[in-house]
Amino acid sequence: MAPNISIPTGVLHENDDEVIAKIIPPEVVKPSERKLQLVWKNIILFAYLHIAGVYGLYLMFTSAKILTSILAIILYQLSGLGVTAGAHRLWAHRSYKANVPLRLILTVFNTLAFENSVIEWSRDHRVHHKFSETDADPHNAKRGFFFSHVGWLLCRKHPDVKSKGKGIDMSDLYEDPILVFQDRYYMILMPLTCFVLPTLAPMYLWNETFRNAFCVNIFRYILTLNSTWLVNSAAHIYGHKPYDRYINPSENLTVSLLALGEGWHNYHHTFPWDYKTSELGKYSVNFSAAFIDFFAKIGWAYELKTVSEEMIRKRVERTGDGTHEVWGWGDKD
Ligand code: ST9
Ligand code: ZN
Ligand code: ZN
Repeated sequence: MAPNISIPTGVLHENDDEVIAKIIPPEVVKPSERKLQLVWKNIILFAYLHIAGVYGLYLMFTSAKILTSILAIILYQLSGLGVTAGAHRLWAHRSYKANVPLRLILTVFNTLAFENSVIEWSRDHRVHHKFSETDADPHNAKRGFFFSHVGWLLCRKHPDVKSKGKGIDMSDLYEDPILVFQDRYYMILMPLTCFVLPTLAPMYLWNETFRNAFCVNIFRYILTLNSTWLVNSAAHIYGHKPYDRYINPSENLTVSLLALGEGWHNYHHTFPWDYKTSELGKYSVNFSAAFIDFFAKIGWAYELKTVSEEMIRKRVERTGDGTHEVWGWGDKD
C-alpha cells in the first residue's frame, strides 16, 4: 500500500528527482508488473474519430467550402493554444500568471481541444514530469512509441500512476473557480464547445452540409490530438539533447511546428518552469510564446518565468550532448 506522500510543489525544478528520491521510500518505487487492461470504449471511439477525421481531410479537398476549411485551421490553432499556453504553460507549470479575462479565453480554447479538463490534464502532466519514463509516468515513453502516443489512453493506468500521483499537490488549481467550473461541468461544456458549435456554425453561417461540417471538424480535433501526442512519443524518442543527454526528451523541429512550439522537449524537461518551453528566439517555431508575449504586452499575462543565459550555458557545458553550438540552439531567431 503506497503512503499518501505530499510533494509540496506544483512548479517543477531541476533537482526534483533528488528531492523525490529522499521523500519516497525505496519500496514504493519498486517496478511492478504491467497488466494490460484494455478499455474497448476508448479503442472504438478513437478508431471512429480517426476514420471520420481522415474522411474529413478528404472532404476538405473535394466538397467542403473553403470557409469550412479556414475555420478548421483557425480552431486547430486556438484549441492548440488552449493546451500549450493554457493547460501546459499556465496551469500545469505555472510558468506565468494570467488575469481573469485571459484565463477565461484559455479555458474556452482548452475546452475546444477536448483533452480532458485542465485539472485532470495538469495532474497527469505533473506526474509525467515528476516520474518521467517510469511506470508512474502516465505515458511512459520507455513502453514504446505507440503506448506513449495513444496506447496509454486505450487502457487502465498503471497502479504506480495513481499511487504516486496522489502525492502531487493540485491545490493551486482547485483554488481557481474557473477551472473548478470547467472540471465540474466538463461533460456538458466539452461536447458543446468541441463538437456541436463548430459543426453548427458552418451549417448556419455559410450553408455547409452536415457531413462536411461534422467530418472537417473531427479532422481538426484529431490533428490537435495527434500533434499533442507527438510531444509524448516522437519528442521523447527522436532529436538532439543539447541541454541534458541523460534524459530521453529531445529537441524536435517537426513536433514543434505541429504543436505550436512544444517540441523543444529536451529544454523543457531540463527547465520546465520557462514559459517559452525553449531557448529559441521568441517567434521562431513557438507561436505559443508569441501569444503569451502579446498578452504580456497588454498586461493580461505577467510574472513570466524564464532561465538566465548563464544558467543555460552552465547546464549545456555540464550535461549537453555537444550539439548546442553546432545547431545554434541558443540563437535569438
Ligand atoms: C488527451 C490527453 O488526449 C493528452 C495529454 C497529452 C499531454 C502532452 C504533454 C506534452 C506537453 C504539452 C504539449 C502540448 C502540445 C499541444 C499541441 C496542440 C496543437 N494522479 O484516469 P482514470 C486516479 S485526452 C493521481 O479514469 P483509469 C484518480 O483517483 C483525449 N491520481 O484512470 C482517478 O479518479 P479521479 C480525450 C490519478 O481508470 C482514478 O485514478 N480524453 C492519476 O486507469 C481514475 O482515473 C479521453 O479520451 C494521476 N495522474 O482510466 C479520456 N490518474 O479522476 C481518456 C488517475 O476521480 N481517458 N488517478 O480523481 C480515460 O478514459 C481514462 O483516463 C483511461 C485510464 C482509460 C486512460
Ligand atoms: Zn515529456
Ligand atoms: Zn511540461
